[in-house]
Amino acid sequence: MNLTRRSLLAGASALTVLPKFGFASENIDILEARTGAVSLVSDQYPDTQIWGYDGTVPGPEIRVAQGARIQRKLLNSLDEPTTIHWHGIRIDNAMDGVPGVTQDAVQPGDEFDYDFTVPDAGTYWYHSHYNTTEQISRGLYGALIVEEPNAPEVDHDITVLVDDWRLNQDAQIDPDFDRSHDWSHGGRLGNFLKATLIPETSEMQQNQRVRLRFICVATDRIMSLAMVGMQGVVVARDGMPLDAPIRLEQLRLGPAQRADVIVDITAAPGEKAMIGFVGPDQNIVLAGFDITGQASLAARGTVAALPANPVQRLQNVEGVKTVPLVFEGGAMGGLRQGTYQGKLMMAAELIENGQIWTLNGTAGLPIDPLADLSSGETVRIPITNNTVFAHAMHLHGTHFQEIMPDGSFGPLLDTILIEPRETREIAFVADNPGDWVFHCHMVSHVSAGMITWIKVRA
Ligand SMILES: [Cu+2]
Repeated sequence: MNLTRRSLLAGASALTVLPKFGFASENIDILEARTGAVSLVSDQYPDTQIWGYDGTVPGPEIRVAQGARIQRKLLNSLDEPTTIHWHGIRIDNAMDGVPGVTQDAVQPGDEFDYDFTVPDAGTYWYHSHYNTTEQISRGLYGALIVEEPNAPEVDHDITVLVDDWRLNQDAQIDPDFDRSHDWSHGGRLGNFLKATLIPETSEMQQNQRVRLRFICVATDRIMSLAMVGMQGVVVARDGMPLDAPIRLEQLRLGPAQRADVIVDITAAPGEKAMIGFVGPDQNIVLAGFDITGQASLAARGTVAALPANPVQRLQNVEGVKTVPLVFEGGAMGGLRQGTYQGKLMMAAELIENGQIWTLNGTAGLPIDPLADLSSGETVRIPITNNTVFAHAMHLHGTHFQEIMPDGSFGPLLDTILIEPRETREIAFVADNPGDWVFHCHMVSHVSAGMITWIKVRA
């Protein structure tokens, strides 16, 4: 049959009578938030009951080319509402997944269509943004990898999600998610550290070149990581390539932070290469690789910088809008009062409401934004941590840079770890319109007050 305008029209109308579900399943993958059981610890322990995307933890790795469109239908099969935040993606505000700010929470049995493109290559992740202390602690997260068009040549490209679980003797998740001692201190710290490698890898060869994409998915724990039997460089932080790779020493990743490293295996056949957690009291092997042979010693040369992403970077920060941000509260923080839901409260009343930390004197999401910016405006945010705990501040929708003490600009980040009593300054060009939350990613702290927001006008 010849193709005519008439037959094309008939074809188009035939398409519209296809059942909606059949059409969706061909084109849009479903991510189902639901309960599941996984072998988390070892065969010696019972399976752990988790909440995960498609019932697994981590959820399925999403891996696409730079510039691709991602469509996922979130199906909520949990008994409580949920949403998905696509962490680190310069995304349309409506797809950012923050309940009460960019969308309504997805109720049990309901669904929500996420549909966005990924402008930047790099290592990102997705996770729940509702009742986050509990939902992230129970396993609602996964990796989101955006590949460069010309990725550096490596023998293994491995995503390493590092988590910190609080388990009981039967390997079940401790259900006490709102212990005020956790909230007022360093958060819900676990007793079982686990690295999940995608793809699962247990063998390597000497001289092989390996890309490791570390993602700290822990609820609250800062991860200090060391590599043994491998040598290399850090090539990206929070998804964004560094201008020049820096020599890999120990990595210190706050919750939600990522680092891409490219290493050459130096361990000899018969030895092991390892990824370890460096703790104050003990070191823990998170992953070990048997070295089964020797790859040919082809000269690969030094690792080059990854191609830059098309991101607006800081140019001039002299005389731009400056909005200070001050953290107060927590144990030993001396918080006497703060505003919560528009009402001034004394410390005891704040604590009664589960609010232990304040940003500029306000606990919880304030009515007015921290900054109200016009499109293209540059803003500086000097941050003062008047608490005795570290905080990992995460800005949605755009990356920022640190203004270093010498006036230079640091690497692009979406999450910055601010140490106790420390003062740091960040700045960014506000080129992504919308209402963007800015919060501590120690999720026990955000549940207990550490969240504000920034408005960027179109
Ligand atoms: Cu915090």
